[in-house]
Amino acid sequence: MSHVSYINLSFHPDYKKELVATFYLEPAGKFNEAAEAVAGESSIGSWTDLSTLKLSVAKRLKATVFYLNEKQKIIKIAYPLELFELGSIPQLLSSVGGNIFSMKMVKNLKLIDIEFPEKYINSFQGPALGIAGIRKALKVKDRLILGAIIKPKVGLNPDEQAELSYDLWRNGIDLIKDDENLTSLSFNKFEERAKKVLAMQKKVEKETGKRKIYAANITAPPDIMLERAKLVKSLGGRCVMVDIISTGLDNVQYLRKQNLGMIIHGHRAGHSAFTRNPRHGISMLVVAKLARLAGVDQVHTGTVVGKMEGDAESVLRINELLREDWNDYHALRENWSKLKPCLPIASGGLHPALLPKLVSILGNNLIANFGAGLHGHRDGSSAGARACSQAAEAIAANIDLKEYAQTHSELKEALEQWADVRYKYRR
Ligand code: CAP
Ligand code: MG
Repeated sequence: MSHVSYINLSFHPDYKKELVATFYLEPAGKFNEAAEAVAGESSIGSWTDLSTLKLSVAKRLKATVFYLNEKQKIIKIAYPLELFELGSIPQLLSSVGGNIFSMKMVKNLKLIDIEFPEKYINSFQGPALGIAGIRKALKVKDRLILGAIIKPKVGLNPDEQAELSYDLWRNGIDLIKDDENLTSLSFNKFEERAKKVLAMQKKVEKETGKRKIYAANITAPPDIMLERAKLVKSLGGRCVMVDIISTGLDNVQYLRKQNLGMIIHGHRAGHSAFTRNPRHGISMLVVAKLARLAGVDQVHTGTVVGKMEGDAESVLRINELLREDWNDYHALRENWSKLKPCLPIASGGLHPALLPKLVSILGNNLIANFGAGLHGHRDGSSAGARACSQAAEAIAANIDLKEYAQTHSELKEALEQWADVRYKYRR
């Protein structure tokens, strides 16, 4: 019976041939023993030596803990690429995101980051259109893209939603999206909604000469999801939205493989069930990388200033390179081997007054989505859309919002209405 050891601190991983995972680890007992158990359980080992494991196989396939920092509770593990099935996110997660979270030897464990070899990255298609494709679809070169979420989340019928969409698009919104829980409900069936909203999209485009996007929420079991995507395509739609956590990343990948030529909008509802606890689970950075591999063109990553959890460092780290000492920065907007860049979406509690800070932190190569901070405007949704557009115009012209509001009444109203709200959101 051969004993396999998984720790080797003089090991230097070959980033071309090995996948490297960084974990935060709180052991139940000894740090080294827990680290060894994590490496074993996520590669070829178990709780005792195995008569079936040949030493030659173990040498080739075992994972190696090559970095241990007990004080910071960080470990890095290199996994030979042979351990992974190319192009399969479920198989990856069953390994580095699997049994290890359940082990008694581990008190808390968080998968913080994964660095992938090029061969692994390129076994996925990644975004079909990417940032350049989204901007081309909208004919918007480099400004902030303004998105609106239909609110209430559910409750409008297809006619009401189509009318509302028309008003929002007419008042400066580029992209309109269904909310995460609006799929096909008795009072708002997918097919009828898609037909009516996309007819309005065509009408507005004709009237304004501007391109618009409707992110139709096709989230469903995969066969139905695909039917809905094909319907959107046949109606001239440019984009479909998928709840990537609830529907699963392999279903996103399946959709991407159909090569329908439409933007895939990734909504991440539910991610915090495993990303939010800083000591246990899987980070949003990892989720964002996997979503990009699977093929989303744009994905929610947080606002920093809005209603959802997520500080500047973590959101920036997902969106792009922030610091030179981060050796892996291939999250969304940077080049990542052959995969196209992916556009971050800032959403959740945004209203016009928060826009300058949002742009100063995250830049303008992103989509800013407004829901209640638009439909909650005391003069209604059209006024709310104008207020959001005016805020974006002011930022683009480098004019202070308050000054711009002197000559733009909808913005003025919005600034007054939500003057105090942002403080409620402060951490
Ligand atoms: C925002 C939103 C989005 C969240 C998702 C909502 O609405 O429609 O789903 O932004 O969060 O339902 O809360 P409001 P994240 O603008 O009315 O807040 O982008 O962090 O995944
Ligand atoms: Mg929502």
